[in-house]
Amino acid sequence: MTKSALQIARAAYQPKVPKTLKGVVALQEGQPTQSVSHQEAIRKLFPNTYEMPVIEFVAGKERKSYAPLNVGVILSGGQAPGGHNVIAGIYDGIQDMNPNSRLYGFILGPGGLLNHNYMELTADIINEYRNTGGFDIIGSGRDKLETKAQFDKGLEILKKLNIQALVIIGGDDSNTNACVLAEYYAQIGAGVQVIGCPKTIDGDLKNEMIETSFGFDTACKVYSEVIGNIQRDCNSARKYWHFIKLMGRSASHIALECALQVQPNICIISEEVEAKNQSLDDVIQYIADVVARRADDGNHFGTVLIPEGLIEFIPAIKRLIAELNDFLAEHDTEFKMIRKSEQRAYIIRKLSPENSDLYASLPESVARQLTLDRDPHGNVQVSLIETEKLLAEMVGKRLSEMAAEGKYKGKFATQVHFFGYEGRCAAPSNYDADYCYSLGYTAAGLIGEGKTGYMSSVRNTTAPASEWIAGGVPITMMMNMERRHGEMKPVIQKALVQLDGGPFRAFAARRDEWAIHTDYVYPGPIQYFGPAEVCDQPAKTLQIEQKGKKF
Ligand code: FBP
Repeated sequence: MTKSALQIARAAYQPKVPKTLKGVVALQEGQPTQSVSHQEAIRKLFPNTYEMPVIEFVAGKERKSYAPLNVGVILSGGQAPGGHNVIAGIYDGIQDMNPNSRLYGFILGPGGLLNHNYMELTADIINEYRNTGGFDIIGSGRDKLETKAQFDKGLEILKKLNIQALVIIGGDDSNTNACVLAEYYAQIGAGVQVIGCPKTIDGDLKNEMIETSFGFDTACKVYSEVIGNIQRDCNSARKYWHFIKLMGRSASHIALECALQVQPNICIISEEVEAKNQSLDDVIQYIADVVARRADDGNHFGTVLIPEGLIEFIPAIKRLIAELNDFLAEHDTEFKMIRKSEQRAYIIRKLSPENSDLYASLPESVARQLTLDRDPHGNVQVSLIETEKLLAEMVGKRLSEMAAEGKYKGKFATQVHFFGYEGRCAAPSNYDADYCYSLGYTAAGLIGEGKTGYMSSVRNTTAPASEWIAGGVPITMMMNMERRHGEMKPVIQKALVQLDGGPFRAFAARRDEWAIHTDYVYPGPIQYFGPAEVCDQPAKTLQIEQKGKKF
């Protein structure tokens, strides 16, 4: 396989780790924990994994000896930079405990466990993937692990390979399922521990104990680099408005982080749109007003950042999607038999009057995208909805109306972009390379200590890596009960952008200035080698959130 010069140089990079993971390690347990809410309901559902303490690894005195450990690993859901380093960390961790330990990877996500599709990950394979982006070492998938039959099927192969512990690297849904699996295996005395690792570029798996999900840092840096390049281009040609949609299925963390990094003219935050009960029209008017205001100063160019999940946060569209979800679930076969050219009219006839009117007002392409197949978790696949085009088109129309009323004078030409897949498999930044390796190594430590139902956690990550705090957080601690498919279910609470939180407030304080002036920042490409202030800076969101925290 031909390798780039960077790949070769990067293979030799030694991730920085907390000093407590380097030497002899001991375990320090905190107080029993409670779930974030619905304590009684969660306690009942997780009798074996509730109330466990938070764990911290500290410097120990005596080196323990460990029997060989056989461990399985699964990559679940969307790719995120650093996954390979989590696996390398697990491998090195179990090897350091006992060189006869073995690591097995299940192929293409949770489906690999169910189909008994696996490979052993040996040193030569692991070494090929250190510090690289992607999940291609074993592949990833979005199969859900949630039924007893699936758990039992998985147990067959775990037993056959004599695997004592399974590490599930995933987002909030996958870690929720990891916790249910941990509880089930504990309940039946299966002898298999389950440990989770926080992954998702979306950045929405975080809380008091989990500072960030891995991949967010790198993905945002990649997007910010290209947005910065676009900003320089648009400030040079001065003739286009760029509408840029950014990944993030639900929460707007990515858009917010990129806004803090590049200072665009406009960034829409879905959580704010929802909180202010704004309509699509309100969002369009806001953008059109900024365009008109800049045109008054002779500036017929600018940038608009749009979070991928926006459409689902506009309250009226949210109601439309909810009715569409129910309708399509019930009439799926009938709907699929209708000719494509007639599907729109069919839906318009079937929906309630309010939703039908809204649906009819949407451009043809967006209306179609709202009826496409849902993902395995029942979500609309927002990455397929061209919100950037929708907004660019609708703002154009509004500006024509404003021009007719004498409220706008200018030229409005647009370019649209969607940045998502470009950032998910980038070579991990130093932050993600270090964080992921530490998460993996910590997961191995939790396994060595016989723990189950924990998420590997590494905290204090805005300090130098040597001062990071490694340990484990009971997954039940992050749970609450939510209605899913008509039933109350225990799930990890998704972290949305907090409108009273530091990162949003920092953005809100500056956005009016950025709208009118051209205050662009050009972050440039991720740097892997060089001074720490260029190479090791964590995401701005994280820096703001962690400022002043005591550990
Ligand atoms: P995860 O939460 O599984 O990490 O995936 C996040 C994400 O990258 C979203 O930002 C995006 O909407 C989605 O995956 C796209 O999914 P797919 O890769 O299946 O197209």
